[in-house]
Amino acid sequence: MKNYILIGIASTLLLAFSCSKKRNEPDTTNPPGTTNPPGTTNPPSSSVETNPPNSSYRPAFEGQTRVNAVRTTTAIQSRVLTSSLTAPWGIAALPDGRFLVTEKAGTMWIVSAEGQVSAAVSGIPAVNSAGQGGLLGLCVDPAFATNRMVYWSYSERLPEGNVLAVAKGRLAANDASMENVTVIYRATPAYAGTNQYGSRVIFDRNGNLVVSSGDRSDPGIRVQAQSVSSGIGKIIRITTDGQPAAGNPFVGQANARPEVYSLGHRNQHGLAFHPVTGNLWEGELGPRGGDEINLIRPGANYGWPVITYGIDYSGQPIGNAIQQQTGMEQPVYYWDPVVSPSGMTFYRGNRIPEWENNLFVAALSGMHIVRLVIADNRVTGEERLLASEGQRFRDIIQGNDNALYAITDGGRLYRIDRQ
Ligand SMILES: [Ca+2]
Repeated sequence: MKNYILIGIASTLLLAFSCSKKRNEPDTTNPPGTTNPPGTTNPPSSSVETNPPNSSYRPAFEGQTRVNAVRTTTAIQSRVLTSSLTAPWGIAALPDGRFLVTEKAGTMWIVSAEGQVSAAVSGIPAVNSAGQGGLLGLCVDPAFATNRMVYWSYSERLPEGNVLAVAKGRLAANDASMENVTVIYRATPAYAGTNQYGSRVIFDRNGNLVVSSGDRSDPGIRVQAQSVSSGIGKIIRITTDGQPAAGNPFVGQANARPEVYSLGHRNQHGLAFHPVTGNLWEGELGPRGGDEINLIRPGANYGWPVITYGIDYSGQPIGNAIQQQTGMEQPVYYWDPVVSPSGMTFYRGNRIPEWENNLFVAALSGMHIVRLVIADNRVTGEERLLASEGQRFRDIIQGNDNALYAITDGGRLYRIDRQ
């Protein structure tokens, strides 16, 4: 029981800081009319972002970036349940209140609701944790209480290179091991590089798995994000046996992979279904200045690496330095400079009514939790939570007790709830 924080106070300070600093920025950082809804009198300086963008690229529509700040009015308390994890990557809630947590290096743990970390779960296949690889996203079966099935993604070393793989297994009755482990999917082709695999795994409402497969970073391979005959840079939708899910958009199309659900993605760490609309939302880490939140439609092309609001980390433009193209989807929201959006979840709890159906995003380089207010599939407000913690937030979920739970690269598990 440590590290109680009053988010409201932190947010007030952040907001005050934001308002005071923004006045000194050049006009080009926030063109008039691009950030404020019609009819509002708030100046653009009310965005939570106070730093200049990396480029002079203009958003495609009002509210696509730097929306007005919002502030949680409910008194919030966050608590560190444990600090003894090592680079945790994914967290999933078990029906009994405990959690399954993956660590990048390849270990899966059970953590109690009070933060006690068990012995490692044995039987997890070896991962190649070089670079950005490792034991990555995970989810438990909606019927876990009866079938004890777990699904996870990881970087697997094959003779021909590294590949993003999805495996499943049954958590033994004594919690000590994963039984009958089977690799159900590989996002081929394999590639020697070890960066930008994605990857989260979640269930859709029809009992299929939705998997994010990253672009693998290097210019020679990332172009495959535009090809429906490659597993690179895609959102994949498969059955729990790894077969293409019924109704996928490219089923029956020549030279297309039937498991592909959407294309043109970079490094997607965030997947979540909106609790009311049922729409699939996705977050992906962009290049310098191009982090995105997308609303995923089956068969749609999300543009990478053809269109982007970011530039390369070298400072060079990406491709032809264009941000819009016919036939390619615009992000619902983007960040420049980046916050590095990782795991994300919609809040659907009843504990904090003002958070209902808001999107919460774990930010790595941003070192905070993003709260996005969403209305009619647009972002209408942004808040930064837990910024004073100085943590790289890696994943966030809602627990069965309706609190939010977040893990950080520094090894912490937070519980976030009303006071
Ligand atoms: Ca995009």
